[in-house]
Amino acid sequence: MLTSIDLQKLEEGTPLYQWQEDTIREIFELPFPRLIHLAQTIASCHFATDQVQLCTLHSVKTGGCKEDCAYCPQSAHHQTNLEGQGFADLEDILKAAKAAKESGSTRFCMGAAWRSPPTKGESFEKILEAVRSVSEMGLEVCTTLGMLTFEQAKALREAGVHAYNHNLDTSRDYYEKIISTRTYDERLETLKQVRKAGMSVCCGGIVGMGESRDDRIRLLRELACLQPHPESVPINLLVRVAGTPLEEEKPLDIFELVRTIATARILMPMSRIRLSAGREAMSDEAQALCFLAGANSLFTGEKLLTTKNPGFDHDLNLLERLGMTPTAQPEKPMALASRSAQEAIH
Ligand code: SAM
Ligand code: DTB
Ligand code: SF4
Repeated sequence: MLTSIDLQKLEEGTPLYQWQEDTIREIFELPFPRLIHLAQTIASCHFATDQVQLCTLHSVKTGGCKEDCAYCPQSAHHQTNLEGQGFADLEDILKAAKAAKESGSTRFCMGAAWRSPPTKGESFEKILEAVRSVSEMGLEVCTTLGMLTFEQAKALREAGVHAYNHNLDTSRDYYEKIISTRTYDERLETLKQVRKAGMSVCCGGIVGMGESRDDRIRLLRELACLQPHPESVPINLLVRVAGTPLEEEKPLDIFELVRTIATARILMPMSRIRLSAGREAMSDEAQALCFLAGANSLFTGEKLLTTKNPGFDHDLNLLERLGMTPTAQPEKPMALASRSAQEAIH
């Protein structure tokens, strides 16, 4: 179990990087009220818990991806009803970024359905141009473009990319049941290049793909043993898309998602934990529970990359009903230790 020294460190903002699976399981399986109380207490040491970071996604190259990720509507290996699209026009990207900013988003994340960005051709140059223009608008820029070489990572950083999203998605063991065209180690290698180039890391996973609780615990261990921790941790609930191999997957008990978020908050106290895909299928009450569990970031806007998402109006209304507000930019973690994490667990 967590020792009182560990708890003190988490509370003070000294992240821990050596996590045993058993310790994580003990946290994950705490009685629900104690788990939520602990997560909330740790969250309140580092963040204003009434504030949520709003991020908006935009797909800059849609569909036709060479990878065979079983969850993904954009894989060319699956027959989904998706209309593919080549590299988006700069003008459309900027229009979307402007709308996102006007609706309170502070981060704009551009995603492409690539195994890795092309080394030849104009597309990579176009991405760099879009990054420069979006950063000039005063938005924090994130990209998610697949595997990167160090040179690509450096070019993105120099153009103004703040964060790079590259998920581990699930446990190492379950990964090969979901994706056969790349390995876990390749994912970790890109994360290294992203760090080396000086970008912040956005790395998380998906729950509800038929994995076991142990797989969820092992994913959390992989993330929490990264040193430093990813600055953002997106937790996606599978969006079951017709035509993908996971379309008939049984819906996950929502409390497993909440437990995953709460455990992520405790293990990575200073990271933004993002309640990501899957909100369209969740009630407002379930989303409120995710905030109580320590989620403090959302993808907002009508669409994620290709699937539906609650729109800005819905989200702003939900936050208002909860007495919460979007973060203003730029924002930093706050030291607001009002209660002791040790009190919460004992
Ligand atoms: N192609 C790049 C890659 O895979 O890293 C970037 C885009 S990819 C769509 C980004 C992430 O979206 C995936 O790692 C996965 O976590 C998430 N994702 C994709 N399809 C999803 C789905 N149906 N439900 C939930 N999350 C999904
Ligand atoms: C992440 O973890 N979730 C986002 C973002 N990073 C790129 C993507 C979710 C995609 C959901 C399926 C879709 O809309 O295509
Ligand atoms: Fe391609 Fe990314 Fe979708 Fe996998 S998750 S199929 S790499 S777009």
